[in-house]
Amino acid sequence: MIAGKIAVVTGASSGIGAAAARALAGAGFELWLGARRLDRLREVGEPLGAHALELDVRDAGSVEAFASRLPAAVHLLVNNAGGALGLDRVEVARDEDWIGMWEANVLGVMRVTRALLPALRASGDGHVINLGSTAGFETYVGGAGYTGSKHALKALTRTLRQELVGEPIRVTEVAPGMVETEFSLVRFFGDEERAKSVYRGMQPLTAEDIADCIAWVATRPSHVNIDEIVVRPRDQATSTMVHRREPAKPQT
Ligand code: 8X3
Repeated sequence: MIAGKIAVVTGASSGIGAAAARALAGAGFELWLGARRLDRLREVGEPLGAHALELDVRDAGSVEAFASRLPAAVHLLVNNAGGALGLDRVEVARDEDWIGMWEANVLGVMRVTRALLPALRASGDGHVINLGSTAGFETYVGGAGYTGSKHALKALTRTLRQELVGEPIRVTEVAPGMVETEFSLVRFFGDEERAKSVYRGMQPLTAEDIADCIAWVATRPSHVNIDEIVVRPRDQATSTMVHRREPAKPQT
């Protein structure tokens, strides 16, 4: 059981972020949560005794304001905020979708990490866990905006690991495959039918499955750096090779 250690989780109002908050609270961390939807964030945070602060990682000013309200020493940063927008082929890609994904998944992680590094350093035992994806090392039709951003996040994470080696700060990427959260609903702009069809006939991971990995990574002894974890449903071998007991509707 961890005691007296402080964890910050971004995008903690739902899905993997909220589940990670619950798992880390269970492990004994004191929590500071950030998300755009403050009402939902408070609902997640209240039973955990967590601090809930508004945070939009796509906005540099919001990141600065968030960081300025955190304690001077932070032991764990979980960069979870991010997601996918659309599944369009490159020939019809929409600038606003790509900008949204890259702002959240890449620039957002950079901004929050940059802002919190002094506090992570001040803890004397810091840890950055970035939520990557199997999309960080695979590609699929229509996925370039998202897979590109997660490839970039992998590069950022590996670079950070090199830049911090020798300091008491660990760096980890947790890379999930198919997890049923609001991920697909957001990707398909609220189209529930399309979002559901992503998981039709197969058993996806849950947010709790990933939170379990995050809590495990975060509770290894300080000298143990889990560099990367790839976790997929048993039914999924690659981004496109998925065993279904009933066929999915076409995604494009
Ligand atoms: C989510 C995995 O396959 O939808 O990060 O890109 S996938």
